[in-house]
Amino acid sequence: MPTIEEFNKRVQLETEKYEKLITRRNKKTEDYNGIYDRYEYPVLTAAHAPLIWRYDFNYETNPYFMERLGVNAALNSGAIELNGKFYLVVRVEGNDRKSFFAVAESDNGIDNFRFWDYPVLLPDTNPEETNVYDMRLTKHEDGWIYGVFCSESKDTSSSDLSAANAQAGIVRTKDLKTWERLPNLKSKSPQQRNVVLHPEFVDGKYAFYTRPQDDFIQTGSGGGVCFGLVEDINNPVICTEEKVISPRVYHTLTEVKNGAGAVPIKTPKGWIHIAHGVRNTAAGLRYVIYVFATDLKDPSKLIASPSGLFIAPHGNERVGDVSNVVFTNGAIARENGDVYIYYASSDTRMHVATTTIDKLMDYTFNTPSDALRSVDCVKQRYELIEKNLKHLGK
Ligand code: M1P
Repeated sequence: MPTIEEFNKRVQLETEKYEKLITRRNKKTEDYNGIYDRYEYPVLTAAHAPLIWRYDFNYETNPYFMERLGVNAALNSGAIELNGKFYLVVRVEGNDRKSFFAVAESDNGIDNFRFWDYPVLLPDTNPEETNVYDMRLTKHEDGWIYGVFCSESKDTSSSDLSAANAQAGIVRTKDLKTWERLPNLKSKSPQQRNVVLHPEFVDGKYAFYTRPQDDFIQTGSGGGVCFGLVEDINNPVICTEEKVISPRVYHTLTEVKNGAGAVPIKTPKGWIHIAHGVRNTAAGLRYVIYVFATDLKDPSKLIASPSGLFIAPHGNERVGDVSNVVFTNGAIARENGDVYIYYASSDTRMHVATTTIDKLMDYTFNTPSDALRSVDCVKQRYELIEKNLKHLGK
């Protein structure tokens, strides 16, 4: 058995390693696309989870300084700026597969994210709820910060042990510390995931982006990202038809499914949505991030749909617990026009990509739409090449 001196040495070593990790400076990679910058290091990983969440620091009860409650991943995070600071409400997944939420804060949004001492203990209002994940944080014009997340429970109507039911849970807070739980969102769809609350009232009502699905995994008849209104947030029932605003389309990146991601960003030209699209491959599902825009006055109206993917997993991002996935549910658009897009790779760790409102608008409104057929896509490319050759005098 280790001596107390050896134990103390190990505690000191692990504490130093931890501090070194979370204070490491991040830097832009040399990747270039003119649209956004990527960063060398993830902003959060499982190793960023505080040691006091994982280890028992008492020699008497843990002489080997063993990890008692391990953390497996830090992923899909809601994001918000409050008083000039960057906050992520992170989906932390324990070694026990259960996810929970925890707040991490940083002064600059690209590194030095530090978790608060305690994770979020949600009001336990739904006894059947087994797992919670993927919170979207909306600073609503009613004065509250809402968190909309997936509330998952066992589907007891099925004999399949893995059958599950996904619903949209809703909480609200003023300070990310005290959380009030509201009833889960009700809609006509048997299952809902990737639900996002719009930050402004629409026709005096709360507006939600939904993703109706027939099954826990398969969207089935669900046609894509939808839009619906709720009259009373304390009794959140979608009272309008859920209108598809960003559809699933054959042989595009949304063919299998898609889902709203970050809370839409208000720009002078429209609401910019950063969402995810899923296609199937021989290697399994591939999740990428894409962009679309809706009308400022009528956010249920699609006004721009730049072609193709916006962020795909690169390099190490491609490998993790669920490989070949990038997923976003949080972005921060600052008053000065800077935009921080937080995305997880392969359901394992969190990254940031930075851009500006100007660049996002340029990308969204000047990228051609998907021409949907190879021959037409080649024609699109011909147009660009001809324009360039003419411009270059060749
Ligand atoms: O594993 C990839 C993602 O799968 C789900 O997204 P969707 O509902 O669109 O399939 C979510 O569970 C998400 O958490 C996860 O990252």
